[in-house]
Amino acid sequence: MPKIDFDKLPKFSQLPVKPGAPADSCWGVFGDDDELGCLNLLTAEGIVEAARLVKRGRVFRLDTPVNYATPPLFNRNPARHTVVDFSQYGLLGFDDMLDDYNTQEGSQWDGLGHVGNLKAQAFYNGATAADIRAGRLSIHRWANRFVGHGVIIDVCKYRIDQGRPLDPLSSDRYSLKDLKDAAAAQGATIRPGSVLLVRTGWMQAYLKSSPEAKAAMAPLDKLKACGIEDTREMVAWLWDSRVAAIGTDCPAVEQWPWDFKNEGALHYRTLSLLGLPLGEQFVLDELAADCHQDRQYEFMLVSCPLNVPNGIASPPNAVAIK
Ligand code: UVW
Repeated sequence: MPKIDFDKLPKFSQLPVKPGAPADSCWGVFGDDDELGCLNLLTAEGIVEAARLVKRGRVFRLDTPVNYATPPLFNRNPARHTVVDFSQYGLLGFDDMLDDYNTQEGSQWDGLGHVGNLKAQAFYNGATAADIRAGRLSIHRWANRFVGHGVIIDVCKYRIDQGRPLDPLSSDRYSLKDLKDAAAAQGATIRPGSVLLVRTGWMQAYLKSSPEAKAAMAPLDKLKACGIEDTREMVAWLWDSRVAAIGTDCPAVEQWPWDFKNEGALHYRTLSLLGLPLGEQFVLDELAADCHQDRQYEFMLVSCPLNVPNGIASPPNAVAIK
């Protein structure tokens, strides 16, 4: 892992650094051929520091079980799970198969090839759709890189405590001020190279919904879900805070629906302009509850995305360790 001098990285206001790159893009900051984006901010030193946060040996799984959403959101396919019996070969044993597995059916990291910037008609660092098909920005490049300092902001609880609850099953948005105020109230520190987790309350509200309500909200054109605001100020704060990735318990990080024609949508600003991974449908309730109990909002985060060459996205296969 190359060393990163966080102080020498350009501020958001100094972007772009590469002639011809889109406004507010970091293209070229980590090299013209870079495929990791903000994951470059996860350093060997950061991993060693994060390991020092492990005090109690508590492990929190951050992924949903496969096929937790019935049906999956956004018209995605459920996986077909088949157990293969080996008794026909005289062996007492089994394999299993997951067919039609959409890597985004549940908790997921959106890889940098998931969504390209509409205006630039390009993905992170200028990759074209043909480049993505040929394997550029593949998720497997993250397979051994997604380890470091994690920090959680429970903005859902903060708003409830303030007497201003937000309905997670609506397209309402948490503001940047909400996030900053919630972090300050918790005493949570975002360090350079942090993986930031934000609990919006969507997952809890979804899990409490009836099977009929889940079926009704699943289609892409029916879902309404909360998220964080999709402004320039939000991404400036994430970049200037040197956040390596942001994961949330809601379906799109930003509110759903977001307008695909809106150049200012967070998917465009983050994935394609800043190379900042987006995590969606994460399981954060138990972790957040534990953090409120011991008042420790920082932890070691270990995520092992699927080692799939030419992959677009992945379940995080993530744990937070305290
Ligand atoms: C889309 O935005 C279509 O998908 P996701 O929210 O899973 O990134």
